[in-house]
Formats: sequence, C-alpha cells, structure tokens
Amino acid sequence: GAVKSYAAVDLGASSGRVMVGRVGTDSLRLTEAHRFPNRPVRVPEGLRWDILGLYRGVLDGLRAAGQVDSVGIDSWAVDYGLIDADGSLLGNPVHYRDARTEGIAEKVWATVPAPELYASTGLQYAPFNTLYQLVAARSSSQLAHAGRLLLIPDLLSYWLTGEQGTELTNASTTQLIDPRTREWSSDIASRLGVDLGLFAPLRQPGDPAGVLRPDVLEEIGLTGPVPVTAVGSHDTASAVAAVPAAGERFAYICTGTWSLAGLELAAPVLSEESRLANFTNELGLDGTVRYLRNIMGLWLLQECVRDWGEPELGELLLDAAKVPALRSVVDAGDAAFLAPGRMPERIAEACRASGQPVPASPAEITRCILDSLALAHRRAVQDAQRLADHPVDVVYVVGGGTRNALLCQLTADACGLPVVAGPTEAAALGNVLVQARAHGLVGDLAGARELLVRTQPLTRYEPQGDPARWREAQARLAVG
Ligand code: LFR
Repeated sequence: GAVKSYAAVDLGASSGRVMVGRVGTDSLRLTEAHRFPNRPVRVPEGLRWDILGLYRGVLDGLRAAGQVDSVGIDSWAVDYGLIDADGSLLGNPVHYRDARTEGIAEKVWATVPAPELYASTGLQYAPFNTLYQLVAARSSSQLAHAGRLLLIPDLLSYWLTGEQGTELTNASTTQLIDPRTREWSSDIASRLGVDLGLFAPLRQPGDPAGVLRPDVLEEIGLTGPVPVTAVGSHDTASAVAAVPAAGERFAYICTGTWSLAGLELAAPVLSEESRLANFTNELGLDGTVRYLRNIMGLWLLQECVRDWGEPELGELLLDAAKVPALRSVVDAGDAAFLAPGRMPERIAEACRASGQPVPASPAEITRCILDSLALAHRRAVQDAQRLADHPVDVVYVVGGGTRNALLCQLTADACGLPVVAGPTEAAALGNVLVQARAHGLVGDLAGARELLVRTQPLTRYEPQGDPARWREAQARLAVG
C-alpha cells in the first residue's frame, strides 16, 4: 500500500529533534532529520527559553526532512509565550525551572484550598503548573499587554501557519482544565483572576492546525500545501501513545529529563488520598487519562554530568554498575532537586542528612542516582495501582532512559515486574502515529500500538534479586 511521510518535531528540555516517520499499513520507520541542543539562558530577570534558537532548529529540521505529507509538534508542557495585539511575541518564554513561582502556591491555596483545586483540576502540585506561573505574573506589564497565550508547541505552530489554537493534552497541564469534562475550568480561573480569554480555542489531537505559510515553504524549500496536524502536543502524551502495550494491565515510565510513571485510565482519580500521594491526571488520546507521578528523572544525572565537565556517559555507567547496590538513596521525587546547579553536592548532602554513606566519586554518585530513580519508579508504580485500583503485570519503559540498560534492569528489580524497554523515540513515534491516524493510515490507539509491537525493537528485563532490599532502602527515606 501507500507509504506516507510525517515530520515529527519533538522538543525536550535538553535537545530538540525533527524526525521523519514513514508509515504504511504494515510498516513504520523513523529516521532523524536533525537534532539540536536546547540550552536555556539566564538573563537578569531569570531563566528563559531560547525560543528563537528552537524555532531556527525546527526550520532547519523541516528543511532536512524534505517533502512530507504533514508536520506535528510536541514539546515539554506548562510553558508559554504571550502574544500582543499585533500578533508578536512579548519577551522570551519563562523556563519552568525559573524561581518566580516560589511561594505562589500558598497564595493560590488561600483563595482555592488545595483539596478543592485538586478535585477540580486533577493536577499534582508542581510549582511550575501554568496556573501558578500566571498568578506569579499577575501584575507584570507583559501579561497586561498580552492578548493571547500560546503553549510552546502551539506558539511554534502559530509561527509556521499563522493559526492559533490550544491543544488539549498540553492544555491539561495548565491546571485550568477539568479532567472530567475535558473543558476549561472557568470557576477556578475566575476565582484566581486568570483570564481564559487569553487562550485560543481548544484543539483535539488529530485536528488540522493550518498549513505552512508561503514564506516558510520558501525558506525551507518545500512545495505546498503542507498541512500541520495537532498531535498529543504534550511530549508525555505522545510518548504514552507510543507505549507498545496490549490490554490494560500495564504501567509505563516515560524516561528522559523527567521520569513520568503511572497508568493509562478511562477516568481521573480525584481522591484526597491521590492528591496527598502527588499523582496527576493529565489528558491523553481518545478520552484517556494519564494518571502519573513526576519524578526528577535523568535530570539528576544530566546536571551532575554537566558539573563534572561532560565525561563519557557509557564509561560512567559501566563504573556505576560495579559500585555496590543501594548503599545510599535519595528521594528522586523531591522538588528540592528542581533547580539547576551544584547537583553532586546536593545529592551528597541529601545522603548525609538521612544518615547514609555519602557517595563521593562520579561512579558512586551515578549509582546513587540510578538506584534512587529505580526506587522512585517502584513507589510510583505501586502507589498508582493501589490508588486507581488498577493492577498491572508489566512495566513499559519508553524514551531516552531505554538506552540505559542498568536503569531498566534496576527498575525491573525494584518493581518486581518484567520491564519491556522501547521505543527510545517514543514521543516522536506517538506524534507520527497521531498524524498517520488523522490521515486514515492506522486505526485506533490499540491498532497503532500493535503496529509498534510489530515494527520497533523492544528489550525485555526480568526482575532479579531480593525485593526486600528495595523495601529496606525505601524505609531509609522519610517518604512513603
Ligand atoms: C516531560 C515534561 C513533563 C512535564 C515537564 C515540564 O518532558 O513534559 O511531562 O511535567 O516536562 O513541562
């Protein structure tokens, strides 16, 4: 049958890429057209995204991708650009790790108590949820001059097409959407002084999102019309769409800068117990809910590697594998690790504070991070099953962490469940599959996942060792 080509723009916190997916009725091949670093910049007012550099990377990538049948864009969540009455971007989008939201949540909860906010929006507490960012910016002159707010993928899509929209899966990370109705929560917004008129109309994954503008086509050397298709524009929504699972009894962990660990559910879990366990209900494809917990993820290691002057990662992991297991662990869910800088010292301090041996060498610190991540994966997978009353038999690991065999094996050991690892470029694949589906090439979500199982290399890890060791390590941390 016919093979179509889709460009998937996938922007992560440390790099962006443009991938080309070639999809037929029984084939799926992904190749990389262009990869570029994403380096945030600290200016006097705070930490900012280099959005023009990212847009340049997108254009370079689309040029390298060549003629395609459609383009889809996904990125990290919660962040946005403000647009003035002339249609121009106001300032540089603020990075979610910027300090401006410190102390804001307490202000918000004084107006809408935290339990009520959770029952209405289903989002776990994270200082950077768009709602808190908007409240932090309430009296800024940029917000006063803004006519429109576009989330990062929607902003890039606007620059490419001239059309504005708000894609639903990413909108669900603003803390302004009700996960039961999948519509804006106007009551929460009005009580907190957030103008929902800033947002462009909601779009569903699969909706058309315009065509590349003539000047864009000319710049990248393509022939129009080239449509842009709304995908699960939150990278985690795209990654979950590409979990190669069958049935319902599975957990997933999307690994990268973050580890997002949880379940795919048919309805949100909004109980007070769930809020206290800090689980989030983000929206997925086809009416699904991504019930998951944010864990600091490989950010902990990325920041250490930066601090150590970028040593070779493969060697570091080999050395870490030789360090005795579970000597010291930290709480990889702790928001204390959110900000950049001094990561090896902060990890060592956390070990000292909990009375454990203090890791010193890069190999020891790396081992501590991987053990801690596996432990946090275990806790999230166990808590999610209990809170959602949804048992699982297998854990799927997708994303960048699938390259880290030690992390995959430790996750299997910690969870006491088999881990199936792959695909690595899950977000890009989910992005491609939603475009292919919008054009009638693949069936429903289950059909798309079957295609992944048939076409993508997957690695299975069986749980090993004594699970009691993980229980004991968990007991050393004050949490859970
Ligand atoms: C992962 C991710 C997470 C989100 C975090 C911040 O890339 O999108 O899902 O919580 O980045 O936006």
